[in-house]
Amino acid sequence: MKRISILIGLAAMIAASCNDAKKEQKTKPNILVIYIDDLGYGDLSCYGATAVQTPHVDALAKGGMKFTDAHCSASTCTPSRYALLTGSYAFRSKAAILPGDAPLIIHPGQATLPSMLKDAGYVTGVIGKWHLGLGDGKPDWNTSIKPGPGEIGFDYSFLIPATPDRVPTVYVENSRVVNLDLKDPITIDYAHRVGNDPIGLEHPEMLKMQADSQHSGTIVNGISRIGFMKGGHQAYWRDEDFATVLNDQVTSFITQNKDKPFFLYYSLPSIHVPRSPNAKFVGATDMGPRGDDIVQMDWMTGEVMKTLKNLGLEANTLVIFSSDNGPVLNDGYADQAVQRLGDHRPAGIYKGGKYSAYEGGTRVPTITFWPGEIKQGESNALISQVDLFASLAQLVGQEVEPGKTVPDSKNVLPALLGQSMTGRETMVEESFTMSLRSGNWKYIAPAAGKTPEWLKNKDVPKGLQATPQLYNLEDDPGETHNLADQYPDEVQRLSGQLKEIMEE
Ligand code: NG6
Ligand code: CA
Repeated sequence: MKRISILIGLAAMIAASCNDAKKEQKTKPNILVIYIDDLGYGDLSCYGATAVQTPHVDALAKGGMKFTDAHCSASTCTPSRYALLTGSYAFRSKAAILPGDAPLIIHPGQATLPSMLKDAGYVTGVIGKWHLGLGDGKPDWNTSIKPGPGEIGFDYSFLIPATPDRVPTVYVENSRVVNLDLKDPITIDYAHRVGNDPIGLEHPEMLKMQADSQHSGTIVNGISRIGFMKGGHQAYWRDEDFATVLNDQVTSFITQNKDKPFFLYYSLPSIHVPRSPNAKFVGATDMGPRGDDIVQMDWMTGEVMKTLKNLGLEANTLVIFSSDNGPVLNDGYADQAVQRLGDHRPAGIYKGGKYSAYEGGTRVPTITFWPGEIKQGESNALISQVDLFASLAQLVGQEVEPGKTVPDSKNVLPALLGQSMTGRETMVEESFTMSLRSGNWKYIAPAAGKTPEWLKNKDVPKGLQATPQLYNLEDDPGETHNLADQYPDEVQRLSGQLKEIMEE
């Protein structure tokens, strides 16, 4: 009798601990952020594109929540990434597009999304484009480059240090350049030419794509880059291999950590310039490299989802798919993006794109996918990527000091999970000026400075104007009728609110 009751007791204990483990798993889902570079609101077939098909991303939208008013926090890369990882708007630290040899702009000790998740028991990784600086001065690429992701909460990192169009054109894994031959050390300079390698300015005949003068520095893999680089030849990446090299890293990170809760920030270099898709995607669309790169990005996303599925992790992984800024066509290389665009509208019905203050600058495709937890649907909740911090903290049960460690991040978890259609009331959009969304009102502050020279002949409207702009997005999503003169009170209210946020 005694023996039986001991056995029953044991069985109950085992069942309870299994339940606990299940609960633990439930409250600690894996979190995968798939972050695309320069992908516009209209660039996916699930967002209305017809000139390019994106079946793998569409499958996420079909099985998850597709957002129609979700935003990166800025219309350029570094500021958006800064906000995503810190829960703080970039203007607070004056984060702007960085050169490839800039120091790390997130300070060790600062609250970050990965460190918060690490505190919650997650293994954390970043694979792909970084562009938040490395080191604390000019980095020495030939030693261990610190601080970097490892010092701000990431257990593992495999990076494209800045952008694909900037030197150094090498991968950095856990603070060291991959495949570096120390007999051929790396020197980087953004102001002066270093070394004797050919540069685009002098050797256009060596180039796969012609480039503007800013992109005419050192030639690597037949592509001239921003900046000058000496040495490191053995470590050079091949742009056409990004898809497989990075996806392989993702597969091994997920496989290695399949039994722990993990957070992976997968930051794809697609579809940023120089668009150089793998041969198997060349010609996949009629739009040239920009369209083909969208197809490659879709394939990469599909492969990652396959990995999750094969490992049985799909039901316990929250996937968040989005982009770091709106679309751009001509961004420095002659890749036919403008000429072969046809009827495709990279920002959909929205005006502007990358660099711009208009909606096309920050309103980006955003999908959350978590089978069994997120219902299929569409949401017009207003959300910003700066909100991921507070929202994911809520998901994993971590405390966030309100208004302190993450000043700008709002908990919009119910919206992200599709349980509520309400997101934020107001939201800042950063570009070369500042804008404020308040419901359907959009206020664009008069631009303090002038359009920078290199942006002047770009094909996107910048939204830079010396006088205030006010749009009602409900009737005028394309921001064509400036209502500032008609509604001076609204202009005053919104400019006052923006000032308050900025001075907080
Ligand atoms: C700009 C580059 C552009 C791109 C951008 C960063 C010039 C003329 N243009 O300065 O090509 O690299 O920086 O893009 O240099 S982002 O997506 O990382 O913000
Ligand atoms: Ca970008």
